Amino acid sequence: MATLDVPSESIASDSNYSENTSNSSNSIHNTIKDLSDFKLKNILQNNSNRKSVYLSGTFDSKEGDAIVILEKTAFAEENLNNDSDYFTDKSHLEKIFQNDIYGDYKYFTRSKLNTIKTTIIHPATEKHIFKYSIQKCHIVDETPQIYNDIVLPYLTDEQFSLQWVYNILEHKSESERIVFEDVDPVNGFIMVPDLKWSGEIDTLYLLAISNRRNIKSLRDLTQEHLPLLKNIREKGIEVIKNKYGLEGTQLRIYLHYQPSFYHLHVHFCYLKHEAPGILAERAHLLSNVISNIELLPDYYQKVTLPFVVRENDKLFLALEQKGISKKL
Ligand code: M7G
Repeated sequence: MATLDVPSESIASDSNYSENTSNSSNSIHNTIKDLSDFKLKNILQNNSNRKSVYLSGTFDSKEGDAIVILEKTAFAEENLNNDSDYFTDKSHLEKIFQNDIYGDYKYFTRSKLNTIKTTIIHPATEKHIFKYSIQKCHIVDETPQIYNDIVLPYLTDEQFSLQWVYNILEHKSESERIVFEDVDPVNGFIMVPDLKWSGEIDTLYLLAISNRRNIKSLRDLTQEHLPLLKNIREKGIEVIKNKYGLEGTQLRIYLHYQPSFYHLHVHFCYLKHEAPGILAERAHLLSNVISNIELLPDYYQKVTLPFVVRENDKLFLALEQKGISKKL
């Protein structure tokens, strides 16, 4: 087993999204207006590259743990024009020092230009907390046998809730955010902005979610799914071109292995955006996937697929118990 330390946010993990908690009276999302009730317990991760922090804590008068993710957003080019508040006296500069022709300043701009993308998960399980904590990770070369004997049983037992996915497919949540829908039950899908996207074109990130509910991941894909995969690729590209003006050649279109959520979905990102989860050990380009299946219909049932597992994941323990780490 090869090991590496990475923020576990970028690797396969569970998320145990509780069934429809967003509709229950305990849900923070029904009432929250600010973070004054948030009581910080731990800084799980402070990612200076992504300018984001992952915090765990609780909310006064609400049961259960919470995770709050704060992320400074990218500049939106549409805000960079001579009429914008960047270039008026509504914002002010504080000089730090000047040396010859060089000056260093802090710039305090109007608060609307300083949006912090905020994701709140509540109630969060222990597994959510693991997901966003820095921890030791390992790469496992998953043979079909390891998948069938160890990973698949683990997934069946430990798979986290797909309620948020079904809410999208059934138009119960995010319906106003749907960018495109092909209602065909076999080859259709819904495209929505990904939770991680704060809306600037430079960081474009959309998700195509298959209407079919019986495809867990890359491992399940066969030639039977080629029409679905091609449909997602063709229509997804067309929609993004029409709505956001980006060509298909400017997009990174990929699946994760392992994914966090075992319902077939495809990530569409702007090529120049280094989104989390685009590294070699996790991202599989859709074109490659299609081509592999065209070459060999049961390619993904036969191939060894490396994936990253966190040391505190039950799956890692199961692999250790079967001696997988010693064999690798
Ligand atoms: P994944 O490959 O299963 O795992 O992708 P990852 O989360 O580790 O990348 C699932 C994708 O769904 C991710 O890009 C998430 O940001 C996104 N996502 C997760 N949730 C809970 C939601 C949600 O509620 N709404 C939307 N629109 N996207 C979500």
